[in-house]
Amino acid sequence: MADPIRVAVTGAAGQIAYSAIFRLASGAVFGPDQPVQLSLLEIPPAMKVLESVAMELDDCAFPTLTGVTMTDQAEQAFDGINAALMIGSRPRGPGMERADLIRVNGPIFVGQGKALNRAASDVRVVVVGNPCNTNCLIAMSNSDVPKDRFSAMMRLDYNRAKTMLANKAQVPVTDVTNLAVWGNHSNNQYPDFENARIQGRPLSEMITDESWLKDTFVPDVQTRGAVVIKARGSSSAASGAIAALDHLLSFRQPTPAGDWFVAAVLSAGQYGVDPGLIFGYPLRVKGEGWEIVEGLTMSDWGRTKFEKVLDELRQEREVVKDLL
Ligand code: NAX
Repeated sequence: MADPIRVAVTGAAGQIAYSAIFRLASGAVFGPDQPVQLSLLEIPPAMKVLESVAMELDDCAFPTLTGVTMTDQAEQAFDGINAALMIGSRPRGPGMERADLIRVNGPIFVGQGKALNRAASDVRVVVVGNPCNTNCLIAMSNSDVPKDRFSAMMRLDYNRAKTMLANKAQVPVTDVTNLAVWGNHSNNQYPDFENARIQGRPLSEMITDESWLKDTFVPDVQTRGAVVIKARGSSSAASGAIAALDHLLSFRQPTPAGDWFVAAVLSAGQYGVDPGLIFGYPLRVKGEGWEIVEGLTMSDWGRTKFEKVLDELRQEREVVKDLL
């Protein structure tokens, strides 16, 4: 058996974690021959619920699960870990603006960013807790972990967009490729149908209804989270967990030839984004690291969407500048 991979999950008593943890433990993510140790972080009031998660893990008798630790101390949770799923944060309450949420959750990522210095040298950090791009920026700015190890999750947006396009074209989701989602995990994200391909051909050959693409597809992807909340009474959980695990795996596996995956990473100025922002880009794995796919083009309409979400991220950075 290989050495165990040590995965920290924050917000481990929450609903996304409840869907993610059992998949991690079962071997569904890293395979049946890869032992996994889980390090579960919560805040003190949630520790009792977290104990019940550990009990259920015991009750599954997973052959791949070789250890579980539970703690409310980030330094302990991140000690020696190879991957961190940073899900823990407070949800947006009634009447709370996005800026309020940023100010409430931002400080969590200052302390946890510092605690990540205890991680193993190969650690990869995935920030899921919202506002995830800016929380990722805060954690990265407060940590000595190399900046290319940090990313924020746009994968749920990507998965949602992929299914909507596949349904419209009446093809399997696997036929939709080269789909970028630019910018921020927010209502201003830009799911880019212009560069997407279906069955290897430009999407515009398969979906000719441009008004559907601009006036239905884009806003439906942007607001899908709110639609799920309305139907379910709480925010997306299983799909969020699956997206987080897809995201984690995409950084560990070769990217399929000719395609890319989507995550928010540190910009070095690609596509005119301010260097230093955590921006959603199309990526490919390259060696042990990754690279941003460059050279994609956008119409003026697409560029307007792109500039809007870029501006939103600039404003978010301004709100938390004292935490960076
Ligand atoms: P829950 O409220 O069910 O769980 C959050 C958990 O985090 C709670 O158990 C809470 O005790 C814990 N927590 C709070 N502060 C903490 C801290 N300082 N350290 C450790 N744990 C802490 O929310 P859930 O539905 O699991 O969602 C978690 C986060 O994911 C939210 O911020 C949510 O907005 C975000 N999402 C992000 C998505 C994305 O695409 N990036 C999509 C799904 C989801 O909406």
